[in-house]
Amino acid sequence: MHPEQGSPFDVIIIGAGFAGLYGVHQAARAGLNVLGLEAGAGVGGTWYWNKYPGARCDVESVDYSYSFDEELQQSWTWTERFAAQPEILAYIRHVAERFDLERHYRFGQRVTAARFDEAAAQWTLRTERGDEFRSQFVVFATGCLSTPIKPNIPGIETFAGEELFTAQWPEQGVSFEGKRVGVIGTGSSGIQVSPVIAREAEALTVFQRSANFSVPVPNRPWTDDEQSEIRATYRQRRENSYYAPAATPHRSLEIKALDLTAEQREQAMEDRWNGGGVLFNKVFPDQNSDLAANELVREFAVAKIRAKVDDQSVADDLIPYDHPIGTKRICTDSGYYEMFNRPNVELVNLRREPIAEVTPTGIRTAEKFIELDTLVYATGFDAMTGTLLRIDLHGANDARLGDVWADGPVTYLGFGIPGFPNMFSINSVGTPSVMANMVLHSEQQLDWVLALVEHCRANGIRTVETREEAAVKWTDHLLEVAEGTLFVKADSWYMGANIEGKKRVFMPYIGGFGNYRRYCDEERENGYPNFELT
Ligand code: N01
Repeated sequence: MHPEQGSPFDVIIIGAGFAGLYGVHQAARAGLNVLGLEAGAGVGGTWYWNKYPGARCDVESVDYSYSFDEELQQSWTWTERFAAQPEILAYIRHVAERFDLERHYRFGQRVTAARFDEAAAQWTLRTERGDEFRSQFVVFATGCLSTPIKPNIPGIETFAGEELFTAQWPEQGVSFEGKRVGVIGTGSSGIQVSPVIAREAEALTVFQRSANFSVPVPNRPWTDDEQSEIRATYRQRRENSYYAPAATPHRSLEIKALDLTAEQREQAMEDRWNGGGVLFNKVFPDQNSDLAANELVREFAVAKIRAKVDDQSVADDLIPYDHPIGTKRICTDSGYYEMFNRPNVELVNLRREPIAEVTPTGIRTAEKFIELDTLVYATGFDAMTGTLLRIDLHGANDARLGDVWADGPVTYLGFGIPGFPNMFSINSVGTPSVMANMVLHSEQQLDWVLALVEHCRANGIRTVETREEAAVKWTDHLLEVAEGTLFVKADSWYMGANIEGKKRVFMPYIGGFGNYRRYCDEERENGYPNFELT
């Protein structure tokens, strides 16, 4: 029996990624009796699991970092404009150590069940190990892309070679030397890992079902002058981000694409393309809502792909035709398209040549057999809802989240789910999260939730639950905003389209981080009118 099993905590925060760690820090600082539970063996969340070579963030390092502590942000030095996974994980570990956060955590504790006891106004959480923990409040900071999926391909379980998941990469790393490697999946993960494998392996076959757009990451070390400038203006940089559309200082141009001359448009796109990362998805204010504007951006990107790939029949296969550009997350790469000019790399277009079966020694497509020593799955996640729904989660009146969300997820501002008192979900459906800088987003989320927890405690409130009508209204609003964009035209994970049987609805709030934050501010300033406090 765990020593703490007997005594209920004020709050349990699940997850030791950017969000969970910050929450635990702030809860402890506020004097709450807080426990952190984490499935992994250490801190890091997304950056703990996704250790595949080539993993790199598409938001600039100086923005993709905590802002809550001036001394922390002044003392940490990011070496590169776009940080790679090892540096981000080192940063998270540094933060955990600096603020002594690990002492609040139990690692290797995957929560498998959670149940609310109305009489006691308490949650009981059960973990895979069979331990139980109780608390008044529970916060799920379990990540948006934390449940990887293995594709359902005939014979897949028979493969006798090495199997790897980008989202569960081995701690000790992997050598591809002399290996024949297959990568399934050409989203952000597949596009980042493949060029690294290509440089090492004897042969690489990329199995592509859907082509994606990718922008090269113009990565380089920060210069000393830039470092000094960033340090001197850090506060302002953050101020410019706190109410910005994507929680970074960058915004799209104010002039619509079609109101510019062809030369002005070309220059604007060239600048953003060279700026790298997610910037290319925000060149013009109308590129994600007006198909004509989107088409101009698309044509620009297509020309870039064609210029990089020697064999134009391969380029034809690499160009996406099935979605407006940006309506699936634009990927960030280091030499992805150029990789197909190498003699040891082959692209298999699964739309033309589907996989018939996986065998112990390779993959048989409709046209040929490819022998493989190693198979890498970069096949995505059950995004945004997958992790919560895999927990046996019961709220008031024994309502099960899986049943409550059978027709699609409903939340109020992402935080609250009607029927689930004293429970908060972070970076959830109904928040900008995956469309924004996740670190500042996480700070906003936890600040808001912990302010509400403190409000309850200061006022003797035992339970807090979002009102059903508020959640329905917010969910309708987020769908209405999404309907006004091109995002609903893509078979993306934002829409739940990558999971068989998953309700097809747009899950993030696409009205911008600043607007979302104002809604949250208003709710707090008005004394939480859309929550029942008892
Ligand atoms: O996952 P994905 P991801 N047979 O879902 C294919 C963030 N991220 O891990 O599109 C064959 O995008 C699937 O094909 P299709 C970022 O937000 C950020 O790459 O379903 N193929 C697709 O090509 C990103 O969007 C960074 O037809 C199959 C791929 O697998 C999100 O994480 C880096 C298949 C999955 O792509 C997810 O990215 C990494 C099958 N049966 C991740 N099943 C950066 O910051 C699936 N696929 C840069």
